[in-house]
Amino acid sequence: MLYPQTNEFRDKLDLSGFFGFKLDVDKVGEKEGWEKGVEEYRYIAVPGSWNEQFVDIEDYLGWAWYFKKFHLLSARKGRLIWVRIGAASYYAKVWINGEYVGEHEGGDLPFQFEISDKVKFGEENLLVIRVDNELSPIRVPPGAIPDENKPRFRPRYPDVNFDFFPYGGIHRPVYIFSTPRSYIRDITVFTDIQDDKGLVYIKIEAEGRDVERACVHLVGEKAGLSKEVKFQENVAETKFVMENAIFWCPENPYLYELMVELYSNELIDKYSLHIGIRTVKVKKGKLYLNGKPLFLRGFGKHEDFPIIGKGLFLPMIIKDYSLMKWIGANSFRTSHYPYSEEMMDMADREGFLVIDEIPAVGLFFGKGIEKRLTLCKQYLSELIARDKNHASVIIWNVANEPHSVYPEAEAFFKELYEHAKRLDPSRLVTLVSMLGVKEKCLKYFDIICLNRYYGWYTEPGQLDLACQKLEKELEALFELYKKPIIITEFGAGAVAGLHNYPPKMFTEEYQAEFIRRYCEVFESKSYIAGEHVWCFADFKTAQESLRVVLNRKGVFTRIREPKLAAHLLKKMWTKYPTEESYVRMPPVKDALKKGDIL
Ligand code: GCB
Repeated sequence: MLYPQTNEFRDKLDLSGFFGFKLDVDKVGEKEGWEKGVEEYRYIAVPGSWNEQFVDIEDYLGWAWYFKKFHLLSARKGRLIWVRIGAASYYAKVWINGEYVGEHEGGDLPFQFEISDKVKFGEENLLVIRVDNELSPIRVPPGAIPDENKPRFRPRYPDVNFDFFPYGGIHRPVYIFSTPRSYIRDITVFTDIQDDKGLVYIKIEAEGRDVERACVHLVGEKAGLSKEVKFQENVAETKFVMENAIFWCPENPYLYELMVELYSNELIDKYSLHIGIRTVKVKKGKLYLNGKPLFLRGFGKHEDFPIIGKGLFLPMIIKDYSLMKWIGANSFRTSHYPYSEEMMDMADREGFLVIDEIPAVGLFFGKGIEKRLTLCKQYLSELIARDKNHASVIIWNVANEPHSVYPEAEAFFKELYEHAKRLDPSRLVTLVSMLGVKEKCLKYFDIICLNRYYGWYTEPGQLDLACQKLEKELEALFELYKKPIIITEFGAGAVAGLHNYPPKMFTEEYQAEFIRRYCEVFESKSYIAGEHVWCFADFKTAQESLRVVLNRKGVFTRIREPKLAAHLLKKMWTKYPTEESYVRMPPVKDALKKGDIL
């Protein structure tokens, strides 16, 4: 799915700003014709979550309506007009000028509808979106799980089966955009490497009657290649061989520009992408980027900030990459849902490796399983369609910590793995597990991802015992599968400003010591391919007895102030020569004195 672009053939109108907003607690809006507009409403900012903008609806998770007027120039007549919503949590239904145009399930992926015959040119138009953020066991991620299926007793308010706040609202930009009637619908790029050559495979899909051929240009700083390809049934495929190619990697995130020009008799459309040439592979228990061993250092994160909630906040994207560079990270996971397209673009530019995750968190097996599988497949298709051309994305993740002890889990995850591989054979596919050696489904996946909290949820305060258990489990897991293991979560809560020596749970010292001890174990195992600390920053959760408003496992506070652990990580992760730093690091104990935190 292509992001709306502007050039001489395409334009877009960003509707971000204030929208009219009205709650529909009793679900009467459609019966009362709210799709034609309402007289009474309040204002809300888009993008942004409603829960953080209003004091009276912080925990409201029901239906709400959004209203926005916009103008279209008469000059747009004859072109295709589209509405595109970057993300609306959780379900959205859309009308233009009172006419229904479509609906979409899933709160973290973009959707668009063609509205050419519903808009008025040279006049005012009304866009209406009904957003429904109700929790339900048959939604993904699921909420309000029926008691008999609850994996453990952990009541939360709101009643979610995951550990972050279920924000409602339109969280990413809303665009009205236009394309020619015959246009480039999609571009898919795969890259490979042969010695010093970069191989770039390109598929172009077009729409419209008079599509004939495309001119494709691959342009770098020192080299450029061009080709003409003919369409057959609106699909054209080609391959470039770039001699002495510059390969994309964290130390040199070099991007080529790929320009596609669509022709009938004459030039009718254009689209350009930035692509990186790189490979990611697993061989004999190790992970490789461009044929070199790869070790991931970084975090699990969240899209969460005071006031804007889960809404797109561009300065935070810049700030987070800046802090991740400062600390010496080279990667992150989009826990526990796809992040914004803007965040993904910046990962390509800044050289961060990404484990890209669908919103399949808190999955359980039992009633409603077919619907949840259908949704997971839909999300995987939509995520891969959206992010397939990002050099930064190296792994697709099909779920976080499913409660997959039930026999039907095996077929469920086998199907998801095969679905992802069918859509994208070039990347690795994983499942982030909490069950470890007890997980039945890891055998299907290319690489193993494990979340561990010995010394926190179990063995509280006992880091020696925690590390012994960790080491024992890692050995057993590798013995079982002989696949590289990334630790996708490990961490301890720390209330910023709370100190104690010797380290005690919830102090900054304990969090730092916990991370240091875990990393020491990882660095001594050659099959460990990465360490992602949970979490980058403190984040808001549902209310429950285990959380003090926020989950405090961030090494930065919610407003991005470093805790002691951030300084420790910087010390550990920036010790190594930059060009070599994505190659496996020397053991942490060589870089650090024991007990030396700052
Ligand atoms: C986990 C989950 C994550 C939680 C974390 C915690 O295993 O994947 O969503 O926030 O533990 O802090 O409990």
